[in-house]
Amino acid sequence: MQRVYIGLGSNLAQPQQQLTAALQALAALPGCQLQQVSSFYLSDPLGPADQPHYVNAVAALDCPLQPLELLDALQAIEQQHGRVRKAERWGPRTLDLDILLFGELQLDEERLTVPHYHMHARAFVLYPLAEIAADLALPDGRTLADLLAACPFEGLERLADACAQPPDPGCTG
Ligand code: A4P
Ligand code: MG
Repeated sequence: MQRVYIGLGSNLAQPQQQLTAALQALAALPGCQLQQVSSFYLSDPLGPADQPHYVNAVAALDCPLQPLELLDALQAIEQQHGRVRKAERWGPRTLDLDILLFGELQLDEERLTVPHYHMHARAFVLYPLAEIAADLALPDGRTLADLLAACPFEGLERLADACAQPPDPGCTG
């Protein structure tokens, strides 16, 4: 079993509902246990500015899968939620599931880079992560506290956490 942190993001088709449904799908992965979920955050888009704001969150999952098995499973969930991969980098999407950290693993392969290559500089990853794992350090020794100190809380708004606890059928996003 590995402790895995997953970044969730959506900026199309009821983003909060997308995240809530994705959390249910993560909890249902074979052998996996969803341990913690951050609040949901509204965030300014990184990349092309002519796209809606994102809703982001981070989840902690205890997972017996191998890294590429987990990536396959996450991509299957993205597809089930209507994700269409387009050529435009960082364009709008119904659901994006990124493996931020996979235990202490450091991996740089064609399909998978862990830790996620840009997590250290993204407020919409670091602040939700800090809510559920404040004492965390990356495999290279950098602490989350140090990363946060270098990453201002900008372009980010914590939403009421009613939607963060799966599942809440009354939550309309
Ligand atoms: N891949 C490699 N490493 C990983 C990993 N650790 N986790 C590969 C997941 N996938 C990983 O991803 C492209 C390929 O990355 C996958 O096929 C996988 O083999 P993708 O989801 O198809 O494309 P993408 O997400 O558009 O590309 P990329 O570069 O991963 O973008 P990011 O980093 O996911 O950023 N703004 C806000 N406010 N909030 C957001 O969540 N997200 C993005 C996408 C842009 N702007 C955003 C947000
Ligand atoms: Mg991605």
